[in-house]
Amino acid sequence: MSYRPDPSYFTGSLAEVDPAIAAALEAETARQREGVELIASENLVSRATLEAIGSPMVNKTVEGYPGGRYYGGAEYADVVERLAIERAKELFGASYANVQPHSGSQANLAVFLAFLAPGDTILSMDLSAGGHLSHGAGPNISGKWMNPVHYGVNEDGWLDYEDLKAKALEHRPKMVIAGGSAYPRAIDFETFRQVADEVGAILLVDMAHWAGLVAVGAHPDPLPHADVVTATTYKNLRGVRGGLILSGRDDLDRKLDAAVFPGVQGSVILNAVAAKAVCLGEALRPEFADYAHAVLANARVLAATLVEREVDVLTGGTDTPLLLIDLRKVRLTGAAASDALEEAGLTANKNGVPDDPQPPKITSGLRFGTSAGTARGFGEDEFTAIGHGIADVLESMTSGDQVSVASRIRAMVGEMCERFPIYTSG
Ligand code: DSN
Repeated sequence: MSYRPDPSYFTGSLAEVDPAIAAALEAETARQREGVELIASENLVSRATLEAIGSPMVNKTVEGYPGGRYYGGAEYADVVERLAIERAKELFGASYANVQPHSGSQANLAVFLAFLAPGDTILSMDLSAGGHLSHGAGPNISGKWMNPVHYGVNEDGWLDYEDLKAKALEHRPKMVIAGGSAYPRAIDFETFRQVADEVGAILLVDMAHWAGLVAVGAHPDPLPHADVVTATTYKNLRGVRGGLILSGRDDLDRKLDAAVFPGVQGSVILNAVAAKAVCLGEALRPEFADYAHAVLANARVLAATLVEREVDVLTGGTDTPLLLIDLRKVRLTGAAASDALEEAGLTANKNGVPDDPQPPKITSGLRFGTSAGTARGFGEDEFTAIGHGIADVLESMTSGDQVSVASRIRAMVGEMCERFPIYTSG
């Protein structure tokens, strides 16, 4: 039986071939154009990055690393992956980089495989204090297969270094993890190093939420202190979904490479690696330093505006692109507040706060981030207006004029987004 592809297979547009999916994608682009994105783990990639991830590189299968693949035809795959590795090393001053992890969680899993055995003790920030699922939370493989012990935050929301030290001495973990997903303050990596050394532990820093700031010196650099650093490329590095593993040590290359492949992953998602290379290249340009410094300045303005409006901002501010608010005093839940903000064109995520009485799908907090808004050009004026918009919506939830407030803020959001357009076709 012979087969000839329909000519449209290589030429037909998505709208012609699959109108239902095309319509959903177009609607999502419009949603992003017309709303203010405050989810701390989101950003807006460049047109060049979109081109890279949508290229026929998606067709190529390789396993292994540049120069040592298990499949033929890898010449250009090697060019792309080598560039991504070199750019990551240059951007962070690292001696080792692995650009293959499909996500931050996969990057962390590979680091566990490299250094730990099932049942080993890991010491990390409690999920409810701002830690991450992949750092030993109960439902995650890291919580099921390791013996997780957690440090927390004090009553003002700041990382409790005394708790860290006490837990390390009591449990003598094989690995200590710094970093998380909702902790807004800079972490003292030197103290973490001392604690890890005191008990002979590996120090892993997960810098997913502030990697872009580290790249430009707007945040303390974990590389000189950590054995291994993991990151994601889609937050303030302003790139596609995916993970990175970095190290300043020159004796871990083989161990870490083997832990990613064949340890926890098979073939490489090469179009994602190409897109990571593009975002890392963009991050090496001077324009990116301006962007990353603005992300931090905007986060501080947003936090200060909310504090001025008497919103309970954990720790009273931020040293990172994210901030967390506690809604317990105003008797609101994160779920209800996030829905109300969405009605007003402001997208954020509900988030647990320390000692949260609510379950994870409800929560008592909201997390905000400034990476995506800054990418479209919002500055301190816009984030001040956004802060007042958030405060107005929250107040309206207890004072009864929620519909008219949502409609006023939605109009303000629409006007702001029109002034800072994204993905225009021209
Ligand atoms: N770790 C999740 C977050 O912080 O939103 C996804 O990146």
